[in-house]
Amino acid sequence: MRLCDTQRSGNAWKVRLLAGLLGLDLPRTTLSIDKGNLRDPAFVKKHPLRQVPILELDDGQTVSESMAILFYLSAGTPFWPTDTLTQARVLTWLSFEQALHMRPLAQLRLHLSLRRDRQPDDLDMRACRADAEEALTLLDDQLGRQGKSGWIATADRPSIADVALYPYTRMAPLGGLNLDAFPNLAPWLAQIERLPGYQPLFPGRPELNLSTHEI
Ligand SMILES: N[C@@H](CCC(=O)N[C@@H](CS)C(=O)NCC(=O)O)C(=O)O
Repeated sequence: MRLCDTQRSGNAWKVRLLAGLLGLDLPRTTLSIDKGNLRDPAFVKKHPLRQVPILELDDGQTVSESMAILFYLSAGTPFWPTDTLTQARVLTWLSFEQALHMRPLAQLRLHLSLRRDRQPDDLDMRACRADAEEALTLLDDQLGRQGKSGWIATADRPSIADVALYPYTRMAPLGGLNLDAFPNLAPWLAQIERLPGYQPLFPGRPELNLSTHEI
């Protein structure tokens, strides 16, 4: 298996994080959005969604979309629970991540820190900020309900819901959001970072989790 990613993709970070937590060696093919690799005709022909992450299987088949890849890699491991109700709860939070959480947080980071092509007061950025704050509030409330040292969807161990929600929450300050306003987020982020096999955004460089540059 091989992961097709870019250096700063939060969606690909989810996959590398899970691979690390599972102790799975997952070689990477790292492309660059800035250099136009994802618009290259050969890439588009193979991957019509034009997005990373993509998991390439040994027989040439591929799995797209971070949630699908997390499911594929976690099936049969402790990160994908076995009982149906808990599986449903994990899916609830994966859906939350895709529908309400990832997009506003990713847009704020992209436009205010990576591309720097918008101002925080621009109408679209203000709308993203309101959506992002709402998503972080919902996440914070859920962690409050789960109790101290709790996980998002499961009682006593992390699941792929925690993996999916980690990267864009961790990088939220790049979108101008102050995580101190959400008391349950910092302990949960720290709890993930203490897990054996934790992977930062840039391998071996946790101090660069909020870096805005490719290295
Ligand atoms: N829903 C997708 C979103 C994937 C996505 O947005 N990928 C970004 C990088 S984080 C991308 O490939 N963007 C292509 C571009 O900006 O041209 C997932 O969860 O995997």
